[in-house]
Amino acid sequence: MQFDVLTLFPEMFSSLNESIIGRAKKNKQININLVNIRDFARNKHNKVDDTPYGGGAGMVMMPDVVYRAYESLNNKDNAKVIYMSPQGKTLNQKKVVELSKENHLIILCGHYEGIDQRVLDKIVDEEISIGDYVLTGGELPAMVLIDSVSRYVEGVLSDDSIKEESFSNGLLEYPQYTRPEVFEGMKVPEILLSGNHGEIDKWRKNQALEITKKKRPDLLLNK
Ligand code: 4GS
Repeated sequence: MQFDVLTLFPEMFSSLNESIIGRAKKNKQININLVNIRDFARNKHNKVDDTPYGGGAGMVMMPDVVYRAYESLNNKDNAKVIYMSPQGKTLNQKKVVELSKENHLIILCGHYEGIDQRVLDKIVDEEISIGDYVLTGGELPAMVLIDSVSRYVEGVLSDDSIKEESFSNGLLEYPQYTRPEVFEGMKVPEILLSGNHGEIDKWRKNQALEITKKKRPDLLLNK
């Protein structure tokens, strides 16, 4: 899977070199191409934003600079262009799975008050939000998108992890335990030490259901 990211702050994405996503990059299961929008400023001060027409606070990213950054990308024909924005549909696991079937995503990150509407109208296929709150930029949302989508790319996770996880069955996860058998006087549930995999499976399914009822009953209503 190819991710191209258009951003003013490419250094923020260094966290994607760690852990599972870092390994997926090393194994070439995903490729993340970071493009610094500032490299496409043409004026002598490398200006990428300007004051809003009509007045108001803050700065707006200039359409021509963003457009040149976009135009610099290769093989755009089969790519989907996503703009991270609170105006988009809120990301959920269904959307994540859907996006993981794409081969090429181009993710545009706004900063400051946003991006001139004209370049958004020209290049964006879909707006996606990661939740109803306001951030300083689209970089963290872009990382959330890359992380969640990459987990579904062939070979990034084991098939077992995908099957067992929360949300793939619409429920929250059952509780997990590891050694020691007794921690601060609290014992691991006896069933997990029984070696009876059929009973363990039943117990876990029931726990997942009860936890979902208690903590996120809304998830059950949407099923
Ligand atoms: C989000 C969000 C966001 C909005 C970017 C104000 C800078 C900021 N993007 N999901 N301008 N929530 N973007 O808050 O995607």
